[in-house]
Amino acid sequence: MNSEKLLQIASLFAFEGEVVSVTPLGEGFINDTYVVQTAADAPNYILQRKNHYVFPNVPAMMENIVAVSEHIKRKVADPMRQALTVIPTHDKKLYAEVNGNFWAACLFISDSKCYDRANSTKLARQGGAGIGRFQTLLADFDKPLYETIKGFHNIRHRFEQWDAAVAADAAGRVAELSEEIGWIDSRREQMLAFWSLVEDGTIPTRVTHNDTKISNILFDQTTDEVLCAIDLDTVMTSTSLNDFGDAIRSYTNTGAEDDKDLSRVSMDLEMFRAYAEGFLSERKATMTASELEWLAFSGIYITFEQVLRFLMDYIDGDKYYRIHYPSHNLIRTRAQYKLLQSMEGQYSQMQSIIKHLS
Ligand code: GN1
Ligand code: MG
Repeated sequence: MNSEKLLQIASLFAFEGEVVSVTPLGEGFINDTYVVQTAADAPNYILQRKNHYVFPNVPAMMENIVAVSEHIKRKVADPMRQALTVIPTHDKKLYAEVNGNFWAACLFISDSKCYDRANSTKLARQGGAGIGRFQTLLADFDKPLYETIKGFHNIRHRFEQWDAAVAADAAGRVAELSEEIGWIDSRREQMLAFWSLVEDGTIPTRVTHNDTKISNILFDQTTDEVLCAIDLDTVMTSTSLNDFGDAIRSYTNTGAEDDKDLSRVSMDLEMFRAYAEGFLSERKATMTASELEWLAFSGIYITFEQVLRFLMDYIDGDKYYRIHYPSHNLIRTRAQYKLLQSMEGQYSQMQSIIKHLS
C-alpha cells in the first residue's frame, strides 16, 4: 500500500503529535502491521490492517482486546508498558473501516524488543513466566469474550474443516499428498481423545492468549523480562494448555518454522525445561492435576494442529496464511511435522520434567 494512503489512514486515529511516516513492521502471517512515527516528543504507534478473511468480526475482536488490556492495566506496575493501549479514532471508534478493510492502532511500547527465535534458556524461562503471569492476571476476568475464530484450537472442529478441505480438493493437490495426509489421519483418534477431556470439563477452560509464539511477546530492552503479550487478536476462553503448547512449538524448535533443511529441526529439551520452569513458577499453584498431567502433551497437540492447519491451507490453495513462494505451506507442514516427531520421541522426558517441576 502506498505511503500516501497509509498516512491518510493514520490521520483517522487520535495520535498525539504529527505523523511523519508509516512503515511496514515484522513478519505476521495474518495482519499487515506498520509503525507510525511521529514528530518530536510524541510517542510512536502501531497501525494494523486486521485480516478480515481470518477475523470475521473485527469490532467484537477489538472489544475483547480493550477489555482484556484494561483488566491487565489495573493490576500492573507500569500499565503503559505492561499492557496494550488501543488508540481510538477521532470519532471514538476502536477501528476505522476504509473501503471494506478494518484498521486498528495501539501505542508502540518504548524500550522493548521482539525476538523471532529464542536464543537462550534464560529467554525461554522469561517467556514462560510472562505467559504464566498473563494467565494469572486474567484469572479473575469475568466478562464474556467473543470467539474471534470459531473453534480455533478445537481439533474436533479442525478435523471437520480438514475432511471438507480434502474432499473438496480445491487446488487439485490431494493426489500428491498421500504421505502427508497419512500423518494427519494416523493421529486423529489420539488428538480427539485429548480434546474430549476439554469438552467434558476434565481439563478446565480459562482466559488464554492462544498465539504465544515468541514473536508475539514483547521483552524489556535491558532486562529481557516479558513486558507484555502483543497480538491479542485471539484472546478467548480455551484451555490454558494451548498457550503452553504453542510456545513450546516455537521456543524449543532448533530450526525455523519453515526450515527447508529438516536436519536443523528438532525439539531442544533444555529449552522445554526452561520454558516449563518459567511457566510453572507463575501457574503451578493454580493448575489442576489434570492440567499438569496433560501439560507436556500440549506441545504435541498444538504442533500437530499446526501441521494440520498448514497442510489444510496448502490443500485449500493458500487462502489463510501469507506465503512467500508457492510451496511455502507444504514446506511449513514438513518442518512442523519433523518437530512433531521430535517431540513424540522425547515425550517421556518431557513428562518427567513436568513431574519434577510440579
Ligand atoms: C499465525 O498472527 P500470527 O502470525 O502471530 C496464526 C497462529 C499460528 C501462526 C504460525 C490468527 O500467527 O495460529 O500458530 O501464525 N494466527 C492465526 O506461525 O491464525
Ligand atoms: Mg496473530
